[in-house]
Amino acid sequence: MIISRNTYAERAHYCLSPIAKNLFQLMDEKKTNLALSADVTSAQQLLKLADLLGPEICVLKTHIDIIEDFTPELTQQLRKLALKHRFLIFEDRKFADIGNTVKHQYEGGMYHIADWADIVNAHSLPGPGIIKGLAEVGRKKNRGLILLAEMSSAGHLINSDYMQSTLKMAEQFADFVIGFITQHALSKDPHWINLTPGVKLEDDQDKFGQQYVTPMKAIMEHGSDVIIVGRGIIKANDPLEEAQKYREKGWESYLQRCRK
Ligand code: 5BU
Repeated sequence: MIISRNTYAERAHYCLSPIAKNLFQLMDEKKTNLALSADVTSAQQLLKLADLLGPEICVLKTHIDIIEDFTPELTQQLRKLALKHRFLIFEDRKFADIGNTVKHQYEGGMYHIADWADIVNAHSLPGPGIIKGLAEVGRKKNRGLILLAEMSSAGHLINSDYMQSTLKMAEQFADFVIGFITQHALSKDPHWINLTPGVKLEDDQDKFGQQYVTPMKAIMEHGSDVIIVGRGIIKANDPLEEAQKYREKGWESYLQRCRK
């Protein structure tokens, strides 16, 4: 079990990536380790959620390709909200191809992801070329990359060798890779940020095998730094009130971890 007792502010000093430093600092100053997974399908719903919940979160995670009425105006508006409420935008794109292809997918196409997303993620499966391709676009824009080290879904094919190899790959690009999507912290190095999806106030599963852990368990037992919550908040009767509950649980768990 790898658990960091250091504060986010302390860990910011170790970051080689400016965006990782920025994220640790904003979590510390805003006192939130909650990321909202804003999995809605209309531009208006996404903007409404971002504006309403922006004050509670450190990261807004998007799946831009599920938006049915996408226009570039949407991403401009999201950037304005990110500035207004001080959160980072993470496009959960899960790149998974050779370097040359992901470079185009990141930079161009319909979405021009690199122009508005502070952070994106990628599978390590294709090998280091995927990071090189993304870094060619993202480094000059001061963007950050998260590698998928472990998934939350039941029956995934990732084992501990794969996780360790993902960590080794990340170590070669520590100025661009900021951390991991993972259920368990992978390394004692303080600069890696561990972001965990599959979080709900009660342990649970959905009908497709999504597996949930509580904020307390994710942070205190599994070494997570950022809890990513989607349906637990957006399907609630009062998403703002629910986001505040997750924020409190997440922050309290982090403070307890630092005190231990
Ligand atoms: P939920 O509604 O809190 O279950 O949403 C979780 C989000 O995190 C959703 O956008 C997924 O695509 C994303 N996710 C995940 O659930 N598990 C993973 O291992 C990874 C991403 Br990687």
